[in-house]
This record gives sequence, C-alpha cells and structure tokens, in this order.
Amino acid sequence: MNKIFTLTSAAALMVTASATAFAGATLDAVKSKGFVQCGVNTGVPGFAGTDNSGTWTGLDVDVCRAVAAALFGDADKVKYTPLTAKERFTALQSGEIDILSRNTTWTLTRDSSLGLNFAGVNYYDGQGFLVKKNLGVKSATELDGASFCIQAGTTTELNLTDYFRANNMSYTPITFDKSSETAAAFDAGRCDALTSDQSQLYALRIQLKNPDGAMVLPEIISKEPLGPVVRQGDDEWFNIVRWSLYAMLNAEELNVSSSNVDQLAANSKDPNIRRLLGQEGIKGQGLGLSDTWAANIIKQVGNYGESFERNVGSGSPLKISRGLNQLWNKGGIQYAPPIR
Ligand SMILES: N[C@@H](CCC(=O)N[C@@H](CS)C(=O)NCC(=O)O)C(=O)O
Repeated sequence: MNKIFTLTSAAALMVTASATAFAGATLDAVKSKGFVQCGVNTGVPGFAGTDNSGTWTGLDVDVCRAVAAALFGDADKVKYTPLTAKERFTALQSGEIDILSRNTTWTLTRDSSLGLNFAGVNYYDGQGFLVKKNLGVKSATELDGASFCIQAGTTTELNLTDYFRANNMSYTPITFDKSSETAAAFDAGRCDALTSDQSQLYALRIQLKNPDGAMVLPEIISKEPLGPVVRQGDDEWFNIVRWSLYAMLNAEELNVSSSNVDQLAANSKDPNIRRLLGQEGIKGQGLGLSDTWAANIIKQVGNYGESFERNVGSGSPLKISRGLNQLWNKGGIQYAPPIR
C-alpha cells in the first residue's frame, strides 16, 4: 500500500515539476535566442517545404511565421526542423522545437497523454484514398483485400484498421517513415492505394510521375483537425501561438489583408478593425506583445484566406477549395473568438 502511495506521489511530482519547468519559460528562451524553432514535415507541398532559393513556405510554415511576426515584428525569425511523424512529439517534449506545426491531428490521446497542448486548428482535414485510375476502383468500398502505402506514427494507421474492421474487409499495410518514400512506393506500384489526410493526397498526387493517372476517391473516413502544438504547462506561449492563428482568421473575417492593413490602421473607424490593429482596446498587453502584434502578422504573412489561397488554394498547384476551412459565416467551420 505504502509502495503504491509513494510511486503515485512521485509520478504526480514529476508531472508538476515538468509543467512548472516550462511555465513561461518558452517565451523567455525564444526572445533571448531571437528566433522561433519550428517543427515541420519533411516536405508536403503546400504545407511545408523549401522553394528554389531554400526559403520555407506553406500553410503550416505560415503559423510559425505569424508567431515570429507577432513576437519580433519579423516573420523571417524562424528556424525549421523537418520531422517525420514518428519523431515529431519527442522533438517538442524535449525542447528541441518551440512549436510543432506539421499536419498533426488533434486527438484525445495526444492531448491528454503526451504533455502537449493543441493551440487551434489551421486546417480541417479527413482521411482519404488515392488510387491509380487503371485499378478501376471508384469507391473505397471496393478496396477489400487491397494493399496500402501508409506512413508510420500517424492517425492514418488506426483509422485504416477501424474502417476495414467496421466494413468487415481485409487489407495489407505497407508502412514507411517519410511521405516521399510512401509516394515513391505508390508510384512504383508497390501498393494498390495510398491513404492519408486528403489534403496530403492532393499534395502527393502532383509529385507522381503521371498525376493525371491517379485519383482521390470520394470517401472521407475520419476527422483530422490539424493544428499547431506546444508543450503543456506554458500558458503564456500557448496563448501567443493560439492568438497568432486567431489574428489571421479575424483579419480575414474583417477583410483586413496584407495589402490594405497599413491604410486601415491609419484610417479605419470600425472598432473591430481598430482593436485588431492595436489602435484601441487591450492591444498586445495580455499576451506580452507589442500593440501592433496582429498588424505585423497581417502585413507580413497575410490573413488566413490569403495564406490558404497562396499555399494550397487557387494560387497554388494544389487548387484545394476552402470547404470546411471557409470561415463560419461563409459556409465553413473556421471560427476564431473575437479580439476585444
Ligand atoms: N494528420 C495525421 C497524419 C500526419 C502525417 O504525418 N502524414 C504524412 C502523410 S503524407 C505526412 O505528412 N508526412 C510528411 C513527412 O513525412 O514529412 C497525424 O497527425 O498523424
């Protein structure tokens, strides 16, 4: 009895100690080193990747750039750590990165057992299937007995098991560590289908030798709310990351963009815009940021809609439609609490 008591209290102490160790520590550490260390994927077009000049771009990259703009007034003050699905949580827990912004699904298990917190959702996704057209399959229900190229350490693995079990079908998984390996194996015909978050299927499809020879099936078999993750127990840092994303969403809702932000900061009479741009209200005070924290994000990174269209939407090769990621007042579910 005594032994059990001792172990339990030791475990409780450890949890408290690790939470305290990070309380407020991230902001101080980030400020003193002068940049945000951001964990991203190893290259999923539209979400994170480097262009010809070695510059990181993408929807997930923009979350980190927004935090740097809010904090330093300079969206370029970010360093990137490419991580596989298996490596990502350890990198955040150990302090190697300050934010994990890597198409990571918010689930109860991850939120409650890893010592981490999800700060919001920057892309509402769901798991789908990519097949070659010559397989002659039009629906996932026709995939009984198929083999699947899949990535290790993801929610994808469990969803696939659930779906096939629920539909009383069998399948063979062929597992890889990196998306480039998963895509190459699918391209080489090592599996009948590739399964992943649907957004990533569009991104992987354009990397195939013959993108037109492959298609995404209509079924979505899961909910994959993807968002930035921080260590649990550091509310100050959590708030900064969360509200950097919310600032981008609020800006879109208020029609404030990178091209009109300066003019609106100087002239707007709309109290909501004035609060967003630090002209009145609480400004950056509660977050420990400057008054122009949100204006800096909008000017340098853009509002959420600009980031979406540039990286994964109409201005990108992916051409993903807004769908669930449209704002709540335009038919989607993207909804940020107000800045007031
Ligand atoms: N959202 C899912 C899946 C995330 C995931 O890692 N998907 C792969 C499928 S392509 C990926 O993005 N890989 C990128 C990489 O290996 O860098 C999760 O959080 O587990």
